[in-house]
Amino acid sequence: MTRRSDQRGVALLTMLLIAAIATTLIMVIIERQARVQRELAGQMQQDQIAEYNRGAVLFAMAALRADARDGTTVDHPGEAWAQPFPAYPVPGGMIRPALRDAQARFNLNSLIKGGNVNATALAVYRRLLAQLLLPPELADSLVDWLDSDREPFGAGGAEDDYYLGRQPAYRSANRALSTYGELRLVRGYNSTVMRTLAPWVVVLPASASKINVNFLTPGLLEALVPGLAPSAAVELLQRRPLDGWPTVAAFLDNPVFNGVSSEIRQQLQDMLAVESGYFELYTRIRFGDRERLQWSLIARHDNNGRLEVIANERNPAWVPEFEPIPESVADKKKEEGE
Ligand SMILES: [Ca+2]
Ligand SMILES: [Ca+2]
Repeated sequence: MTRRSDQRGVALLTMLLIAAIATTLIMVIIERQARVQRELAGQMQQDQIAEYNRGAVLFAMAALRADARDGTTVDHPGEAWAQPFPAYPVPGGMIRPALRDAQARFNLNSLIKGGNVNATALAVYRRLLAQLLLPPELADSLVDWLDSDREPFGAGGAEDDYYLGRQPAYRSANRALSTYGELRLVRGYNSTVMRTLAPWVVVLPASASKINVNFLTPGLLEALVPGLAPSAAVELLQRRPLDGWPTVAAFLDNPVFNGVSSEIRQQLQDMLAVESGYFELYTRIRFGDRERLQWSLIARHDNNGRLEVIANERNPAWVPEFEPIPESVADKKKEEGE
């Protein structure tokens, strides 16, 4: 009797053990399947987000193409492409693009022109750094990062000798920046500097050294014109004509510039423009429970108006103010006043 109950006990234990192993196995299989499904869903979401971003780019390009077709060469904030775009629903989510002029900030790559230091641009950058209470040496180290030689420039310069002594060691790029993020590698550009500087500068090809006066902010105008009082800069930009200044000469005709030397006036004439060749597209993409911000840089070639995306980034260092995506379709209708 005892023996039989012992046997029964062992059999029960074995069965329990088998059941436990089977359960574990099933759990593992279910977990693995769930993971595969999550990965697939994640991948599909990625693909979908990329697809929606491509859609926003096409939308922006259509707006820029229409702008080029209207025959005027002046680009200003009153034009159709520069107006806020509505948020629009897409399968599984909603997107909102915002198209901005990219030539109203200081192009960091303009510090080097034709292989040499661009003295005018350097002076503007130094004034901008001073305005932002950032160390002046940041201009020197950036010149060295961009210039092709290996001679340190100025007091804060840094070439291979400096970077090879870092942990881990690397070399100076000795060519134009390709992204704003690359600046992190340059001597002195820590995260505080990067955050402070981001709203004021842009990374465009070195040839795009002109600044569109019709999108200019008072802060950059101050950096462009030595001795210009902040209040005078604000006042001048408040008087921007509705259709923008038609020419750089019309802009410089303003009495504010009366006291400016002919040398500075000539420099401004060379540095300013009333049209833009580069545009930034910021797109908020809500898909499922995620929200993404995509950035694309679009070039418009002057000779034929051809448009080209020359850079893309997810979560750029700086995002201009623009409307959020409404929480739901109902909110969207409210926004539209339905
Ligand atoms: Ca160099
Ligand atoms: Ca150098």
